[in-house]
Amino acid sequence: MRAPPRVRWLLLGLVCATPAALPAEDGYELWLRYRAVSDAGLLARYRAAIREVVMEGDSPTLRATRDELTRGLRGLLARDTPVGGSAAADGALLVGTPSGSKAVASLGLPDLARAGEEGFVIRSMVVAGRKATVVAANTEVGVLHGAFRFLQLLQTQQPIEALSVVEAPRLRYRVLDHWDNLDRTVERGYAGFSLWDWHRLPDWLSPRCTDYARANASIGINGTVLTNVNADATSLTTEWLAKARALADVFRPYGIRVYLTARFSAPIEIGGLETADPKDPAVAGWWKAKADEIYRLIPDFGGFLVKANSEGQPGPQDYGRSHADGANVLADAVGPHGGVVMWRAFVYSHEVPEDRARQAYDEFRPLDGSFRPNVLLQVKNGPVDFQPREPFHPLFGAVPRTPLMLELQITKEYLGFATHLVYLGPLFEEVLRADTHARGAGSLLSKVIDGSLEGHGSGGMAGVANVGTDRNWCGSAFDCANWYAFGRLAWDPSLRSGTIAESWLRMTFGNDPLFVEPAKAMMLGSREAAVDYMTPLGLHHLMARGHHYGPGPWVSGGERPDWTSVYYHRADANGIGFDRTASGSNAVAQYFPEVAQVFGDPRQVPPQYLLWFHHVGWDQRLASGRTLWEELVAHYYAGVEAVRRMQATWRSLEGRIDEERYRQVATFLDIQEREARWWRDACVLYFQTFSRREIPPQYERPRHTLQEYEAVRSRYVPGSREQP
Ligand code: BDP
Repeated sequence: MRAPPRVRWLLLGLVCATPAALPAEDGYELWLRYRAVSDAGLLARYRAAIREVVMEGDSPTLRATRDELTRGLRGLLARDTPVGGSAAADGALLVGTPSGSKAVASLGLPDLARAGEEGFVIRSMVVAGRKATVVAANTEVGVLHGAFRFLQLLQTQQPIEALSVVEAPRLRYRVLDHWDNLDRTVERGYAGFSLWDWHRLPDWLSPRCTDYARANASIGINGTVLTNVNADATSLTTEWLAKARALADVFRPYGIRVYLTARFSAPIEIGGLETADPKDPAVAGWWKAKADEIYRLIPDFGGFLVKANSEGQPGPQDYGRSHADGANVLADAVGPHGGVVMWRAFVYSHEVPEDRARQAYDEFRPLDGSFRPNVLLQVKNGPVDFQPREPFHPLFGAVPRTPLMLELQITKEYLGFATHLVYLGPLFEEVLRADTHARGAGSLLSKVIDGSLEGHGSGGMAGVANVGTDRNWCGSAFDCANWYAFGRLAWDPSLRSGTIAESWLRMTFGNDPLFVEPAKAMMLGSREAAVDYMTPLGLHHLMARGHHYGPGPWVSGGERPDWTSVYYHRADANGIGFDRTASGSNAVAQYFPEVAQVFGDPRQVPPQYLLWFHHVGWDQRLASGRTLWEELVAHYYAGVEAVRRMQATWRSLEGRIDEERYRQVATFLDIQEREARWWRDACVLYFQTFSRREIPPQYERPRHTLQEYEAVRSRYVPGSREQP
């Protein structure tokens, strides 16, 4: 029944006046939402350009590709697109490899040479007199990657009539590290429990595992380390390998290899040997046999990730052997099968009196050249530990004969967990673009890890994963942007974080420019806001002890000094900051001279690293014209103000996206504002006990006393095994 015309106009008026309530979304679909293209003109153009998918052959990867294209096009074009075997009319999407598809082979695509093993070509062409779009690659996985990129063009409303895209990943290893325990808790995980349902594996495979693989493949991630670096040897038992194998079988069609962490003492704990000495032939034999067993089950097993002689983990030094001895015994075991060892350089000891920031370099630089070719050294972005901001790790560029993996933390252990909106794209970008000067100016860190600087062509990026069983995967909608940005940058480290943020927003929320532009600006400023309200001007490691939730600049004493805050900020009556110049720990000398000279000079050092390298007097005037104390306070207050602006921006976007996700972000921003104030007030009041200077009158007063902040006890904080 139709309403009479006047009523119809009235209804239409109502619809236009209030933004139509968009259907609730829980975030499960991530950036693979495939909603119908809303612009009618564009939809018509897309429909004309894509009338049929032409694909030959059948294999798990081709099936995954076909399913994704079918699903994606059904959503985006709001109609089914037939999948067939011939391009008889205009509008074919021709998909495949030259070896698997005669149609693709007949095109003789010269660009394919540049696509490598995992990349692809997307090209608008005339094929046998018909207009077509070709998605071609040398391998099936390359085809899958190309299909995802093609869908992304539609999702972000790009023109597709004259495409000429050739892509290949710049980094070889693009890996997520899961700090997942076998009991499904996740170390530093803020998004629920582990995705791996070990107890029900290998029988039950949650469909989530497939969706996890799809999401990773869509951004080109090609490896996943299933287990925590604080490893449990149980994961290498025959029983658990069967479980890992089941996961590997799910991930394989998506071009994702499985890796496991290896507990160095596994030969004792599960092998019944008396030692794990890497020079002992029985130990070497045990690792070889273990690797053989793994490869029988998982023929494309990626290899081992190892944390050794760090934070209480066993390692080769327990037997007087070097890290190279340790890495090599494992490398020899997996090498014949094509596997690698990712050996972590996150090594420091409280028994060593040296500045913790210099220990990894001191330990590993002399070992350059003594690792097997299939060992990669995995180095955190900065020399301490995933802080809101660190200068780049001096090992980058300093071990030219050793391929390096850059380890980044996607889970935000030190950046407000999953509740604070902190887009890590700018942090990742800052690291990748750091100039090591290893071979003169322009020796960017990204060129170290893609292997081009030293010409060995090997290296990669590992991201400590932030996914879990939360329905939205990462604990909040915006945390998924960090997973996405990690993958995109591992594929192409020259991408800009703004470009990535924009693609992600369009795919995750929609293409409305009145939403995308403000939300993007909010994302891009968010990391600096967090640095400001947590650890400005090069401060670091000021968080609460153990669980790391909230501020704890006063943390001192306890088990080890290098786990306290006072060790790092060194505040006293004169000033604040860690002197890492020649008059202090001289860690600055670990950088190449051009860098060391800048960082080592308090007048030249970029202000964001000032207190990382220098102990500066409270009344010292900085380039801004303010004293250090005034500058420090200004940053802490600016951080809170920035969060308040984020809140205002977000409020202005109400109604432009679905209510469910809007609300959660709004609520989390309220929490973030409260916690930013907590950080600011606790830190400013605490540092004031040394500076004995006033908080300038223009600023709002802290709401509580320092004693009250110090008395805060957070219980059952997620991501930490420590209980109250
Ligand atoms: C620290 C985390 C700890 C990890 C360690 C690591 O607090 O849980 O085990 O890094 O990377 O930041 O090994």
